[in-house]
Amino acid sequence: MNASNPMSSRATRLRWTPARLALAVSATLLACLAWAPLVQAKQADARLTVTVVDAQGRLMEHAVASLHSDVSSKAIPETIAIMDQRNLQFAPTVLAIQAGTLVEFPNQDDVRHHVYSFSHPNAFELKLYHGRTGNFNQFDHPGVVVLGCNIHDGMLGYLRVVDTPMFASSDDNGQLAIEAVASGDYQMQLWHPDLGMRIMRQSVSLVTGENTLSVTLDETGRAAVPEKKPVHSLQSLFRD
Ligand SMILES: [Cu+2]
Repeated sequence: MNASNPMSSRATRLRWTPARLALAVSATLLACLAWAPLVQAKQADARLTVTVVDAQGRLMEHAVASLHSDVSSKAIPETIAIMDQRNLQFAPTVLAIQAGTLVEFPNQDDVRHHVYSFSHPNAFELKLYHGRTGNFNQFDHPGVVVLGCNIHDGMLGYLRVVDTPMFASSDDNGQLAIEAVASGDYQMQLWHPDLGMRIMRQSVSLVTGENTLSVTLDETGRAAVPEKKPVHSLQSLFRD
């Protein structure tokens, strides 16, 4: 009577011997390996291209777009970016970085610069120097960092710090592309120097493949400028 019960006889046949166990584990590992590329492909199946124009329809360079999900993320440790000073200008004018990035500010000019920012909470100051100091400043807080030089009023630069790895800056055709992101819903943040410290936000839904978007900068006042100069260092000018 027991032998005629199909459930009990199957249970008897499926006894786990070491060989069977090894086979099952191998098969599971193989299945995981086979799936891995598919899972990765799924994670980076979308691309976003944004064209940035101002209220007059002009193509805008130096805009930074970033995609944000519920999870914020910092740059992997030791991520480095460079903000040069060349011909009495910051180069690039706008540098977009992920929070946690270490930034070096090499001065390629023959004169000394005194780089500073009062943009809370990313304020910092690099007193008179030229060449490379070997020092890095870490920017941990998302936001806009307005850069000035205590000596040269015409020097104006920006760091745009974002807490996401998905960001890009627009070129002189007003174009930017955020590559290799997962399709889905995001909040897009867009910033440009003409917005001052303000950041535009909008929801975007990315589909697999190419996504294109056109963004018009809000009508604004004037570009953000450094709030003030470090006064004590002006005095040091006369000593050096
Ligand atoms: Cu300077």
